[in-house]
Amino acid sequence: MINAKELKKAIEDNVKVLYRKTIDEASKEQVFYALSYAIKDTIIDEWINTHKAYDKQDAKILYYLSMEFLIGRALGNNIINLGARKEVAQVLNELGFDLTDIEDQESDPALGNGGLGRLAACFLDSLATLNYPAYGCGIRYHYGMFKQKIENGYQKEVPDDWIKNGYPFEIKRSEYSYIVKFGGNVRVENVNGKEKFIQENYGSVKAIPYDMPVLGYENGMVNSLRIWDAEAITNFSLEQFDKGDYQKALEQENLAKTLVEVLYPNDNHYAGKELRLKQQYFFISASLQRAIDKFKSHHSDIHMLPQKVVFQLNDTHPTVAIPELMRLLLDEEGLNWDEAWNITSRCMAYTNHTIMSEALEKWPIDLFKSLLPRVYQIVEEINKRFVMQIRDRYPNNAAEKEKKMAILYDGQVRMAYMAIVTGFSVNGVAKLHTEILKHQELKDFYEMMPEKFNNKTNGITQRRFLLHANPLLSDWITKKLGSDKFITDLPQLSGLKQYLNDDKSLEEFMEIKYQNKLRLVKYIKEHNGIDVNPDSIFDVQVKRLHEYKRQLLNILHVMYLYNKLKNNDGFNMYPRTFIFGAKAAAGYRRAKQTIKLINSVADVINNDRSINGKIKVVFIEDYKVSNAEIIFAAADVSEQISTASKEASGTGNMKFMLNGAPTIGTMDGANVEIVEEVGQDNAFIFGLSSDEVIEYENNGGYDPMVIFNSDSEIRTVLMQLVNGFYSPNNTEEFREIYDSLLKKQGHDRADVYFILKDFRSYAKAHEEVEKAYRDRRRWGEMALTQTACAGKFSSDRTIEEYVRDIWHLTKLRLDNAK
Ligand code: B1H
Repeated sequence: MINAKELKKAIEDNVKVLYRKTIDEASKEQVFYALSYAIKDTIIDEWINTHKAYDKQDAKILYYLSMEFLIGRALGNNIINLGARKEVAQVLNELGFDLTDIEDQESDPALGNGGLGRLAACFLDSLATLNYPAYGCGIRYHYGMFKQKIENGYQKEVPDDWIKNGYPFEIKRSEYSYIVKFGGNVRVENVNGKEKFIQENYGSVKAIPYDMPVLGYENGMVNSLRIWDAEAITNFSLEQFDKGDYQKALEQENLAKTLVEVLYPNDNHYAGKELRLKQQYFFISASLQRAIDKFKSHHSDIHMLPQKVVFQLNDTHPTVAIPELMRLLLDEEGLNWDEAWNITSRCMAYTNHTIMSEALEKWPIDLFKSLLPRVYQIVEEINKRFVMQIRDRYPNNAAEKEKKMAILYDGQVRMAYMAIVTGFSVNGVAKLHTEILKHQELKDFYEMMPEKFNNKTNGITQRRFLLHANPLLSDWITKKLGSDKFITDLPQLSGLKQYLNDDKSLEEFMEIKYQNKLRLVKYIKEHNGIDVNPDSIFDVQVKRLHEYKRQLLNILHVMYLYNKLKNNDGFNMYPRTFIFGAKAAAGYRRAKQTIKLINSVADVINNDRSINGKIKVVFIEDYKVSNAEIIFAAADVSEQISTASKEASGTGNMKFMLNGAPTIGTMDGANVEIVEEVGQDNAFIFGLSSDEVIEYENNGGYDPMVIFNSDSEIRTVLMQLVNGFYSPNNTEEFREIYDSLLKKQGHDRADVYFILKDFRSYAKAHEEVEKAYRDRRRWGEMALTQTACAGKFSSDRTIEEYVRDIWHLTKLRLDNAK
């Protein structure tokens, strides 16, 4: 518990020690550091205590292996989880500062792309809150996700130097460093009749872990996020120098420098770069070596590993953990193949996050083999044994099955297949997604090993996305329910249903939304310079920019509405603000063109006085965790409009729901389960179903020209892409987008995301949104229903399911727990 007097003194002392200043002279940034160090001080004993309890209780530990942890700012979240928000705010007030201002000083650690990385961060929060022993293991990228600037409507990427001024919440732990080896060759020696494999002529790098505390909510539990940095092995390079191998020494220096330099900014897309594979192996080898050493400090029998350790592979990116664990068990621990295989397959579980084919990791064998020669031998052996199994099981169509399932095929290492074949669990991230995995994408594997497949519908942490993001709503809920138990038991929110018929409560709920809209209006004014009408409907689509997420459908619909306003005197519409936020991968042309289109449309519409501000279009620059919190709280409508079957789950959809915004969306990912919770009448569903999409895809797609030729309003919108309406200086600016909708290119068909196909039903759903919004009471009911039904979507529920079905962890008891 925070003691106000002590905290105040600690902040003042820190300002002195760090900056030689008294508090009245300190800048906000200096107060941020002073406060952060003070908070870290209060955490540290619990952190030590937690890890003592791990040891004492010989707890089974989960290692959540992930290339991404999109943790966002730590200060505010840590204060929340310490249960000290009001006290800290008060102390800062007395010192002349505002807590939100101080929180704004923190850089937003963006060690992830989007949903997959943010899910990992939510999981860590829930694991700690639920008292489960766990480490997040990842990479300490020196540059996380780039910062986005919009210049002249175009995205510009700016490096995000998040550790420039030091990060107050991390601790460097050099004593747990490990060596990771790359390249060279493998020599086989015969030692006492046993083959021994020795990697030689390799390059190596030192992996140094940094730990960040992960606080449970008011329970005294502090887990660690362990992210690995790379350093050159300096004394080694001198030795190399003496041997005349100067080149090699330089290479090692270079490798260490580049290895963890930057996060690959591709969401749902496989980069296929050698450096990426190096990053993967680097953090995996270090994490596994550490996990085994930790295990061995308590146990002498390595066969016990599966009882004490479980590794969850966050998509295929960490899958090299499988052959690496085999290598450690075979070569370092001296086990035979069957023993090592038995242990490895009982320790490894795999989560699939996407069916997008461009995201499937397939490494060229040549690259894999030259970078990881010993590991590759093991992959070969795993494959060989699996292929034998296939031939055994399918004597009549073995060749066909091998083509579909072998790990090594066509000169490639298929990482997902290795994870499925080896691990004991394969899970999808929403019901629909898991069904598609079982019956479409991975159906051959499901047929062969059905017992491995299971679903774990994603969730989000209410500590960050309600308590921290929306204090007004949290306070109101606490008052209405007479308790704040929902903070650790989200289904309690269903108690709000009793207020659905109470006009006064609905008005209060709407008033909170209004206040949050004012907060966003202020943010938009400060960051974009655009005036937004808080009485308009805030219709929001924030997520990574990807064709399958169909931001294009949204903006085409805005163009369509604008045409109706301009052309049809009888057409009336409730004022709407269409809010977008999205980063595009730097090399993703079509995505970047879509950003330009949104901004060009915004330019024309926002400056047209004749429409009386009925439509505003806002593109919020640099969408990230910190501004996301402000955006979710302020949204009236949640746009979840992916082509059905493409979005594995979505988690933004849950954040909007929690904050009282109904969904306009397709029956895709977790939208399906959201509709299940709120009921059809409280959602605006449109478009093809996933079965229909898949059916079209299997039959060569559909013909968008039929729609183009028969629907004049759609045709007008499309023509405006190429007649300079939104790009007077360059009529060709949006030609590629136009072509993607109407012409075959690359694919054997056009409009592969069914934008024109779904357009009319999307427009219709929007009419329903407007109708519902105009009825204030109905809207209030609908909005409150979202929050009241959001209980299922807590990551606490997701984690309990992983624990029950996959991880089998035991809750840690903390002697000094509060
Ligand atoms: C998701 C990714 C992803 N799925 C490759 N796949 C990446 C794939 O850098 N890469 O190579 C990065 C990210 N991300 C998302 O995971 C899904 O699209 C969402 O639907 C889902 O909600 C989220 C969490 O499960």
